[in-house]
Amino acid sequence: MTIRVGVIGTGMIGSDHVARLSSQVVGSTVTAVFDVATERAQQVAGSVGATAHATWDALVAADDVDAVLIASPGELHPDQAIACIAAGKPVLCEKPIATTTAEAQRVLEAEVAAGRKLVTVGFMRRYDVGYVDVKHAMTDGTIGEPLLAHAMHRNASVPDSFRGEMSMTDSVVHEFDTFRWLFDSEIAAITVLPVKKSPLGSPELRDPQIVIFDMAGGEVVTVESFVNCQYGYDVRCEIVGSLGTVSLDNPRTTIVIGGNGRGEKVPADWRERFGPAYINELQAWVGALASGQAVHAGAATTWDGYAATAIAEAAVTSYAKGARVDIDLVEKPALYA
Ligand code: NAD
Ligand code: ISE
Repeated sequence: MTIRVGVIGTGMIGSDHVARLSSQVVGSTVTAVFDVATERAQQVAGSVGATAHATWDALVAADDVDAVLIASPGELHPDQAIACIAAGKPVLCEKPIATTTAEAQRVLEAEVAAGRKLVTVGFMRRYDVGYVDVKHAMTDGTIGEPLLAHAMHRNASVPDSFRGEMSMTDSVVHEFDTFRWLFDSEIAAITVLPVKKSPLGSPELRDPQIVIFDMAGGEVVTVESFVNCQYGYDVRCEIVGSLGTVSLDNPRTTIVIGGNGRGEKVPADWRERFGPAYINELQAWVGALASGQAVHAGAATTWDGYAATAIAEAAVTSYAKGARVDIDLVEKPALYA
């Protein structure tokens, strides 16, 4: 069975996903695309023999679309995901599920009202072999009882459209999901500490920042967020346990020796670093759809997307108030038990 996917948003990651679903993932084809940038949408559609629709509603309703992938800007995700739920179509929604807690809650309520899980959120680190190894080491006893973690999330640069709060809602939102998933626990409180501002990057960008998560089980996580570090993409973490540690380096093992130096290449961006993880994520989604499962075990659900957005919003509040902020989630609906 071939899953026919419609892709909303053919920007950077949307067009990459179209290429992956068309030629790298087994069991899927892209039959429809939509983007307000119509020329780009037509070009992407033409490259894979898909239809470029005039509106995203038409794409969601199309008979030759079995499932939808949303890769538009984050603030559009709630309306688009809710339309997919209303149409009864499974959807892989790129992160974040929404940019505000209220909007994320709207998606949660729509899915709960529909009575079945249809939405998978694109937190691709859950499919990265490095993070999967970290999770194994945390659960198989190798490092004893996990106690605390340190993490780093650096981007070389971000576009001018990247506003200050997006460090939390768009970038560190990955760590919110990653550490909830790694520790299998909610985040109870969040503190954002301002750091001396880099002279580079847009004037309104507060960058870098240190974010501290108090996990519900008492573990503490510190994350450095630096979206404007200039030298490349650098995502790392170390978990400290009662018997040992497990760490995930920036995984490029090619060593270049020459010019009196010995060096290791730093990935340019998330496309390079997480390329294989995106394929694994899409393959898991498509494989599950083919077996009649809209949301597979281990995938980030609407609940996970809601929690990550609520934590991001609390982080923005913490920064503004200069104080630790408790995370107050709604009661978890039985659908996500
Ligand atoms: P982008 O700006 O390159 O692409 C967004 C596209 O959406 C653009 O082509 C834009 O024209 C289009 N768009 C604007 N309004 C639209 C509408 N009403 N309907 C449909 N499309 C519309 O951005 P991007 O980097 O590709 O990011 C897209 C989404 O993917 C964001 O939510 C981002 O956070 C997420 N993302 C996730 C990862 C990841 O690692 N999982 C990486 C990058 C981006
Ligand atoms: C981008 O949208 C992503 O999701 C990347 O994975 C992340 O590292 C980057 O900071 C975001 O802007």
